Amino acid sequence: MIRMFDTHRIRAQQELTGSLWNFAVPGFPAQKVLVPSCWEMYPGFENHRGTAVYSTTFRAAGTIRLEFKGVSHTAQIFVDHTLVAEHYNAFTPFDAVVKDLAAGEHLLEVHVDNSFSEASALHIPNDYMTYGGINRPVALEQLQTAYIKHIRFDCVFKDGVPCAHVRVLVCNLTDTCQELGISESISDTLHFTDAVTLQPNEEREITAEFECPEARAWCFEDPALYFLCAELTQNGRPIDDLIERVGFRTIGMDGRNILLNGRAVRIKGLCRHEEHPQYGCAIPPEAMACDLAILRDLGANSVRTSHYPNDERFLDLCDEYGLLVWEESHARALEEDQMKNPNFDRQSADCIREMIENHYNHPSIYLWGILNECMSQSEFGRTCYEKQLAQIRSMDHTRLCSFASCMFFNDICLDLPDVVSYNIYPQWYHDTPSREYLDSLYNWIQHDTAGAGKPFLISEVGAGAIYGFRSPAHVKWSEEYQQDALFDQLDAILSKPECSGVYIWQFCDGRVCPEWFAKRPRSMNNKGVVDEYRRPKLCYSTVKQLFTALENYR
Ligand code: ADA
Repeated sequence: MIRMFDTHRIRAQQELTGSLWNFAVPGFPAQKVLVPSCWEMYPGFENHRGTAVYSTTFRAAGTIRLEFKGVSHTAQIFVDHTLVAEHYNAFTPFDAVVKDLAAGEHLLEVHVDNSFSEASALHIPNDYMTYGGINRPVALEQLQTAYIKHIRFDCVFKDGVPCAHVRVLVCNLTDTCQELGISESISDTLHFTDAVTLQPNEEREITAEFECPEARAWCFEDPALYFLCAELTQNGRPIDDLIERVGFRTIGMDGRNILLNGRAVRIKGLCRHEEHPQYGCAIPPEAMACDLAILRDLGANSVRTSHYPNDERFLDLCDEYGLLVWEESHARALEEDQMKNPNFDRQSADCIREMIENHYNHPSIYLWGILNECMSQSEFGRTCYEKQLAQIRSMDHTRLCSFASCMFFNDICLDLPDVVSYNIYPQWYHDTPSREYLDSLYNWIQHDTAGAGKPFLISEVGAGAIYGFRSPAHVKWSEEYQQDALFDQLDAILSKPECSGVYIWQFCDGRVCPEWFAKRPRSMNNKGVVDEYRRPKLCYSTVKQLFTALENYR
């Protein structure tokens, strides 16, 4: 399954899964694996950090498009031994359009590398696992003379009437002029038609705006979704289409408040890694849906995709469940020398661009995050934050932007984001009482920084516990200690009217890179509210009690 709904009725699309791929690693016997998957889940490859070659065959003719939703972490794509695409970063999609294929069977090879080196500025030994493999779906599409490359949907309310502002990018795939028809409909109601003539190999964005008076606003209680379909015809014959699923809602801020459809929301969220003991980061949608059901059961209304763009099927499910998403570009706790890696700027910019280009239409995403706990206390680091937030704002002015800082008393970038966000761990990494620590942080921000007066989020708070370790003495790493700490932390945060909300660190226990954090018990980050098998710890009932006692709105 590529998305949680069909994105085409006219364009022929198939997922290249279901049959086993050849999987070859130098020095290992040849294997066959299913895609998507992580190679660490296959016997003998549990600790493989290096390269592998996947191969399969497909039948096609003419012009095709191959889309890779996620390959970890560096990929080279070959069709019939010709290089057609290269990509860095496990967490963003990429594609290749291949023309002039002879009718018949073709060889697809995917060279994958998950090793750590200077060539990789963002995938580094870290407090989460960088897996290896084709971790997300692969799609094969048949194209004709022209195709729809993307749709960008924005919702605008005019005198209270919901309107759709739609940008459709159409591409001429031939060396000759093409006369095309374009039509746009929402939930099978035709709203726009036009004729367009494209010059050879021309790409053009067609803009349309139309009222949708019957549309209901997307919100927590009623996450109404609508299918937006763009269709291309040639000589009256349908030749291509693209279907997006959209929601009519607005995001904004007013002083300290984050607004959904003009109403001040209280964020009750958890941070979630794409982590599973049986699937690694290649989590099937069935398991994603269970995670979201747990989030809903906890009374959460938001999830933070710490620390990278997520699988689009998870975002589709967030759209359906009515959860707000803080989606984050890929970075965690990079030091200055790491941010000075010669590949850092380009790899960061690519990740931000691909994240926004591919996830733009999800109503659940309300905020784009960057550079979690990176160098926001140095002048050099500031230049990186400035550059990345400027890039986000140039691509999307309809959402908020932020970064999760841990530089208490030293952050020099709080003038830059829309929302000031902090990761804090009172009663875990230090013994300061939560309410005292939160008040001193908030007062410092208001009195000594340019973050004063902005919405203020706690983007991480939590404590560790080993599932099943119980202690009447409530010692650290016991479930009792974690339950006590989370109660104090959440009670302090949720009872502070100046605070717009919180993200608990973290949803479930997850693997960390063995190369990185030897002092992580089990070589895992054990701060989950549930363990890696989604078994609730004692703190589950505490989180549920505190979250469900509060409204979604302030
Ligand atoms: C940081 C970081 C998280 C995680 C957390 C922890 O806040 O952003 O990724 O490492 O610390 O568990 O200490």
